[in-house]
Amino acid sequence: MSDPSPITRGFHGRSKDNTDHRLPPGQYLTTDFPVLSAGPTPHTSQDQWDFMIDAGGPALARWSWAEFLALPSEDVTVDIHCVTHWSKFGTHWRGVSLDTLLDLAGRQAPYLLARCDGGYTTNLALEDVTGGKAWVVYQYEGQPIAPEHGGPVRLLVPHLYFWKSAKWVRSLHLMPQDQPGFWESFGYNNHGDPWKEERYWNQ
Ligand SMILES: Nc1nc2c(c(=O)[nH]1)N[C@H]1C(S)=C(S)[C@@H](COP(=O)(O)O)O[C@H]1N2
Ligand SMILES: [Mo]
Repeated sequence: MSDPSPITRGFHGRSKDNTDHRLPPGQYLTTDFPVLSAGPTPHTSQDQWDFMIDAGGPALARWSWAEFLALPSEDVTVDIHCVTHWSKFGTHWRGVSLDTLLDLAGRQAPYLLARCDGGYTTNLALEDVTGGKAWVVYQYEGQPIAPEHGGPVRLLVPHLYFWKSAKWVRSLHLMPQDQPGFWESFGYNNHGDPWKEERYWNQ
């Protein structure tokens, strides 16, 4: 009997059909959307909210909520992979690509640090966030992103483990040199490619 949808397979997604090539090593498939947060969910009112790109000095670009929503946006459908071993297939998001945001900032740097309300940070190399690989998203499955999943906006970097997809992101800090973010300084791998199982430093 064939299963029409690998997603209905649930937790035990090892199979001979097309699940395998979409599931990185050591991961299992879930249809849930677990919440993983290192602290409380921040709530920033829309009139207080802005999004900024800087390189240490004054802002290179800054958008209010209304300005951010007016930027060219894209719909993306991606699989996501958490270092705690769950993967979720075919998630739908809408947001602004980092290519667009960095173009508008008019500056590039080899590394950046995403900074969030609540103090969480994560570091990324420019090559991992340009070329259609990363977005700042404000919709999940056609709805505003729920606060516990990072609303109003979160980073989405689906080709890396999900801790790189910073929730409640408020700014991108461009850096000439790499600098570890929150989990990266507590032993998570600096890069986090799920296909190479780059989970921790000591692996
Ligand atoms: N600001 C912030 N972003 C964060 C985290 C966090 O604790 N704070 N946790 C990360 C981790 S470890 C994971 S797996 C995902 C979880 O996202 P979710 O709660 O929407 O599943 O968010 C990432 N982004
Ligand atoms: Mo995670």
